[in-house]
Amino acid sequence: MKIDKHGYCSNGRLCSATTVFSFLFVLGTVVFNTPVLGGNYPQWWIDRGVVITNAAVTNDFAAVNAGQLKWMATQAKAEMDSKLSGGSGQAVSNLIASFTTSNNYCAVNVGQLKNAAKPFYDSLIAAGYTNTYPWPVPPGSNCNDFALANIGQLKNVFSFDLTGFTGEIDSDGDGMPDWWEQAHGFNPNDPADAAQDADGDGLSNLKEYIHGTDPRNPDTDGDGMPDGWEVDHGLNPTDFSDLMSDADNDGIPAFYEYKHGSDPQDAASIPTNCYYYVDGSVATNGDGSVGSPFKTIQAALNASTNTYDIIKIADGVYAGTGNKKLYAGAKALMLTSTNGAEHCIIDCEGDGRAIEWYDTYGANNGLSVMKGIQIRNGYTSEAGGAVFYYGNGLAIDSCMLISNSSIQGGALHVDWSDWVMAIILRNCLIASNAAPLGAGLDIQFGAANGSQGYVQNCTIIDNAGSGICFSDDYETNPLVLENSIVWSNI
Ligand SMILES: [Ca+2]
Ligand SMILES: [Ca+2]
Ligand SMILES: [Ca+2]
Ligand SMILES: [Ca+2]
Repeated sequence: MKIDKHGYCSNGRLCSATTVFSFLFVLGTVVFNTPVLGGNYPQWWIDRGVVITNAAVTNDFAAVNAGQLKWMATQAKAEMDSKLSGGSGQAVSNLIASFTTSNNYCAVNVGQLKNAAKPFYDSLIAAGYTNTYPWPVPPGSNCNDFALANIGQLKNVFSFDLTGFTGEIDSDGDGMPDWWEQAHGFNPNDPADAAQDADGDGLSNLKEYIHGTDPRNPDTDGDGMPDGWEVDHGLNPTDFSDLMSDADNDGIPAFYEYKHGSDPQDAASIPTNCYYYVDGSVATNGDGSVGSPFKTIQAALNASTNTYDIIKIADGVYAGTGNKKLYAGAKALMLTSTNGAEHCIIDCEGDGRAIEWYDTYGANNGLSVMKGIQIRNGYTSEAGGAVFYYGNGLAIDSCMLISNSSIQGGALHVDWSDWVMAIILRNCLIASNAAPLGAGLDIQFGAANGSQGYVQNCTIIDNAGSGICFSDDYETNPLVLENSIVWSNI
């Protein structure tokens, strides 16, 4: 067969001709005691490109190399993930994740082939597809693990066919199949564990199975709201970004409802004892109560002492000292307007940015929110023309960031950090900002794995430079762009 630099054949697949295929499995059975397949082979081999039938004849007596084994294993995982409700399992995922592109030409011996195939069969056995490995047990009883494996043997080991397989064994009849119980450390022969709550998140183990959540993790999606609370309140325990949802349209994000013990499905239920009011039209600065609001936004920021306080700003154009170059430090709080971003405007007058969060000590200052606020004409010779954020989590919802500029992040700069971050922008207009780097948004995730970034339902338009600049030191954390327009940013 023709081998490319990765050790695969010319198109990365095992080459085969149907005519020789049945013959080759005879060899496989010399060592592995599974049935001969005859001339048939699983459809998924073709569907997933494991074999091609119009190429050069495969010599199934030839030694298997590591590249071929990795390709077969990767496709087998995909097939199991698509056909088994429990998927291929964590051990298979770990195996595939450990694959590199090096050493693909190295020959594989029988012991190595069995070692790679074992987690697949562990999952197939747990799912009830089979009850045995396709080789003699104990290992080595009638085959030589140090012998070179051949292509026929590779095919034989991965010849399982899940077409039409529906069986899931639930030995104790508690609604949780054996494979799931075993995967999460429960007893597949004891129905009592179905009603238990192993992680104390308010969701029984059975309900964790039903909702696809982790029964050993009280917050499967890591959005700060426990699995049980999310299910009880109509949220999705496997969706991180719903922490900013507002199902009851009371203006309070689900995450803030959770933190304050109010109901995200009931507009009559809102947080209490956490508000500071701002109204720039009052004659004198008050105490921040609804009847005696502060005159400036900074006065409210200074007064806030509790995490997740809510600062509510009356309609108006806010400018001048106390309403720009705002500093929130490490405080996690929510700035929101009374009637939306069209009516609540911070005008920076080309002198400084609107607001900066800076959490000197780094960890876990929580999620700050800006909702329904317009920021215009911010300018700084540093980063973040309208907003500079250095902390644990920021959500900007239903805001308009217009005509701001800086050297990096014309509207928003999220600064590199050492800890996990959450950044969500939703329903925002980011327009006519400017910066040499990230004219609209400049978002940097730091060295911690697990950061989450979402840009949802946003319009990022007419910014002078790139619309979005995103970097992630860990190189695995995504910035998810959904239902958004990124247009004319040059
Ligand atoms: Ca069970
Ligand atoms: Ca859980
Ligand atoms: Ca969620
Ligand atoms: Ca509510």
